[in-house]
Amino acid sequence: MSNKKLFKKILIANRGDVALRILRAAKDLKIPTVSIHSSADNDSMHVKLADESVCIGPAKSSDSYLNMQAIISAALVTGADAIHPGVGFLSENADFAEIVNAHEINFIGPSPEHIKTMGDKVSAKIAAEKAGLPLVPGSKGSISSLNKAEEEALKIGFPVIIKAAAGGGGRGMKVANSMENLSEAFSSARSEAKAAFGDDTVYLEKYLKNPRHIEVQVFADSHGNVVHLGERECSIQRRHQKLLEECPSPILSQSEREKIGKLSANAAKNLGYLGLGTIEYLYENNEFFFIEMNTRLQVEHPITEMVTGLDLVCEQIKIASGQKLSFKQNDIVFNGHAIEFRINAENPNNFLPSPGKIKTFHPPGGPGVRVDSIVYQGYQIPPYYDSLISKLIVFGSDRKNCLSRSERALDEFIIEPIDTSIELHKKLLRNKDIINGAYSIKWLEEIFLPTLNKTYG
Ligand code: MV4
Repeated sequence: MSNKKLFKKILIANRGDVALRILRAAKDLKIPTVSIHSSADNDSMHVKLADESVCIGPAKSSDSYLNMQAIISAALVTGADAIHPGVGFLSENADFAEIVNAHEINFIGPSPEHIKTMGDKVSAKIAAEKAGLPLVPGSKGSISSLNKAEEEALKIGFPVIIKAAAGGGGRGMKVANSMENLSEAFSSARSEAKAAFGDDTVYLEKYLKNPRHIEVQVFADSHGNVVHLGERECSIQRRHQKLLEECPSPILSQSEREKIGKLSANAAKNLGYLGLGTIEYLYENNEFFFIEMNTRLQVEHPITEMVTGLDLVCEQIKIASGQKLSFKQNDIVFNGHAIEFRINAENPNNFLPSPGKIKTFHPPGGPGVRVDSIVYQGYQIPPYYDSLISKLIVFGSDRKNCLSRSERALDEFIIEPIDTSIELHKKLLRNKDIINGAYSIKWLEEIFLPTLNKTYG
């Protein structure tokens, strides 16, 4: 047992369902909470459930949820000794982590150095390779001229992909199928990167045509203990927005699972990493290739919680306060199957946000069903933020049982009168490729959505 004291008060520098998730963990640990919010979120659940709340600015995120000075001031005024950054917003901003630490407030996350290294995709790949992870074949470091790009492309063969070092999440990526379009891909990737990130550094990789996206959850404490918590299958996505995730991946064998888990935990150890992290891979032809590492809690963490029975956010808070991991690798038992369905307030055809006032909210229940939601009857969804309003997480003894319970849960779920992704999820569950787990990162956009209205009308 570790005798390190937990924090006195945690400020949650976020909104939405993740803010609720952190509030709930803090309550379970008996730690008082402070919510921050914009003036558009006066009536939001994360404000209602916190012990204290501070309005830190107007609706616009850059003036509120991204306003570092205002957030630090709120922490100082309320006497919070720790800040949890949540997901998105400032969660992977190394400067923010540094400023928080400089005010002698604990940043619940890894060191600013690790955030910085992983934020730059070129330095992330160099660090990952040193830590023992397999990379997608490609340039060592960044590519500064077309000549160099041509040289690399000849070495590894077409197709190749040019990616922004400051990118991630799919922005600033261009594929070249042959030498003829490499020049165009190189210059457009660079100018897109410059426009989006103010940095035109790019690198080159072999383009994998039909991979799956599989990520491994890792956890490290400040006493040298490192574990992995298995993988999550995240291939079902549209325009880099995940729609559903499952745990475990339906296609990995037990030996592949153990191998990539061990490799990932070992890499976190070699990196000297601290806290919760996610190592992202592309998986094709039975091979894993590191692409990025996320240095924060992830939206899809609940499916890992369902199959491990662990509370990742409580553990994250304990580790940030200096405690030891409360479990060793051998204590972690993977049980059953879990799927997370992201319920967005959006039009099912054009995926445009559909904010509005909720008249009816009836969440599902019963065995294996968890709902993390910001919705309540009468809630007015503000139009300024992410359209994710609820997460339905379903657990089953195995994948078949999980799919069956998922259908039952989605059928019970009523959110009116706005459009949501509930109907889309119901259609997905009736699809044979989903039932068989036979999909890649291309499947939703190239196979499922184009035939959606023909098949399900
Ligand atoms: C790739 C790739 C194919 N080959 N890299 C997209 C976002 C960023 N995280 C990495 N991404 C990709 N990198 C190589 N060498 C295909 C993608 C990709 C993708 C990756 C994960 C999840 C969804 C995706 C959707 C389209 C493209």
